[in-house]
Amino acid sequence: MDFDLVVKNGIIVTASEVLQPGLEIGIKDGKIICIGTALPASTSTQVIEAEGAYITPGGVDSHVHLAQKNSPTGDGWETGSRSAIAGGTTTIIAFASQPKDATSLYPVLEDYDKKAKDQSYADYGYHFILTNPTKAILQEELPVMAAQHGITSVKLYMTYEAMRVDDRQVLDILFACRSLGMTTMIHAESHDMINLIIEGLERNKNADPFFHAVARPRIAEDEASYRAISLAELADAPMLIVHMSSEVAVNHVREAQTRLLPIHAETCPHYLFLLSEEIKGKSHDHFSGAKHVCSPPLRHHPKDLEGLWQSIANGTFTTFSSDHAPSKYDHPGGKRLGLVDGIPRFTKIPNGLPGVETRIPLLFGQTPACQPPEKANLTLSRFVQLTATNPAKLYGLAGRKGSIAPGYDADLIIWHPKDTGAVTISQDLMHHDIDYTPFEGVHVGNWPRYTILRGQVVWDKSKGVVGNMKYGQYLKRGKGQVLTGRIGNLPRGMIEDERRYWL
Ligand code: DUC
Ligand code: ZN
Ligand code: ZN
Repeated sequence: MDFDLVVKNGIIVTASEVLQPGLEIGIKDGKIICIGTALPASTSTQVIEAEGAYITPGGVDSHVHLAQKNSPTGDGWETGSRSAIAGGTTTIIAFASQPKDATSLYPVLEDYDKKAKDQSYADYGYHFILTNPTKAILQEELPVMAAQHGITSVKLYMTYEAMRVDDRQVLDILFACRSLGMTTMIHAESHDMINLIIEGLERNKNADPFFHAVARPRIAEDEASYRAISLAELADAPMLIVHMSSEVAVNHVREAQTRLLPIHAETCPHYLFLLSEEIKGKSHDHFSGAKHVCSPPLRHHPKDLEGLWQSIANGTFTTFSSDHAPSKYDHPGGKRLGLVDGIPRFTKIPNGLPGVETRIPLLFGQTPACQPPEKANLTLSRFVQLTATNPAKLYGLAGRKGSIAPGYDADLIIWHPKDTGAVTISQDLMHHDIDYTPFEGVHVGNWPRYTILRGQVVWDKSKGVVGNMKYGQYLKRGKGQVLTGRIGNLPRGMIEDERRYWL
């Protein structure tokens, strides 16, 4: 076999193994053909010598906002996907967001497709954000979207007037998705708790960016997460709660998982590395805290971080995504919307942070590849599960993305050999179209030396981005796998077959 590319001598890491050093990966036509030793290389074979380097699967970032209308100063596909590959992410699943007044998903898909086509450095797919789940959408359109377009997941919001669905609508969606084998993602925060607190903050003229965190306390996430789990339990449907930031809410998930409910959890870099202190801003400019305004907000105490790190290690979290949802800071249509006539109004600050580029290096930096074993927060295999294998399986890309094995797309990250790739994150190094990074000054023990997408080097740290924006392919996804628990549970307290009286 004449390979196009052979990667030699690295240490391959999968979701279950750290393989012995010295193995070779043979790649042809964008696919991994074999893993072996002494693979033949002809004159046309490119060889990458990776001695002493870890090799992990290209990252799958399953929570990215690009080219969304409600974020006009955020990243589009060109800049967002460029930023992704520079940080080791080769697959992005972004959102196609239904406007509240839209009664069909077809124009929504067409609109988002136009923005992404030939503009992505990374392979990509979409989840629909459903804001107006009409009968026609649930019964007629979703089946077509799944079967013909490979869109097999939806996201719902329990808060935000312009986006939220009520509990009855959540149930209708869960039942529809269950019957189609689709995955439901949910933003769980209590709308009414938040609104009540905002009213009080406004009455008391507390309007600095920091009050965004006060307006959305942990208990709002805890209550809504428990409610979301209960709705999923009634519907006997799989669910993933996105961007979890509260230990108590995550404990609700863990308790559900121990009862074998198919409840998955996602967290994001900002909830593991940053605290609400950041939203206080600089002493000379409190408004600069707007750079760190996101929802759920950054939490107050180091103990909050500890609980989340435990759930990274103990398996409760299924995925670790960026929630890249940025707005420019120094822009009248970006974060500065929260300065009204020069006076801060936290409710007007667009929510969200950039992070698609820094997600993978931040987490890799917490593995034994970069930390003494007693300080490492997770194993290398757990890193691979969270950043690549699990999101690929959960969102219907199993067998193609998220692992290093024969038959898979040759999507790889080759890390610098030990101790040679350390980086201090700074805005100057970023490839997004945003004017700051919330992780400025954070030290990471390594950075991708190469990112490889379907056998092509697309990021070479010594040269920069070497891929091109027409290379990314649209991914028609299959049905997602249930990665924790199972379908077919009886809600606590119900008698056998009780649902059949009303289903
Ligand atoms: N939800 C997200 O998923 N991203 C940014 C802000 C939000 O509320
Ligand atoms: Zn959200
Ligand atoms: Zn998001």
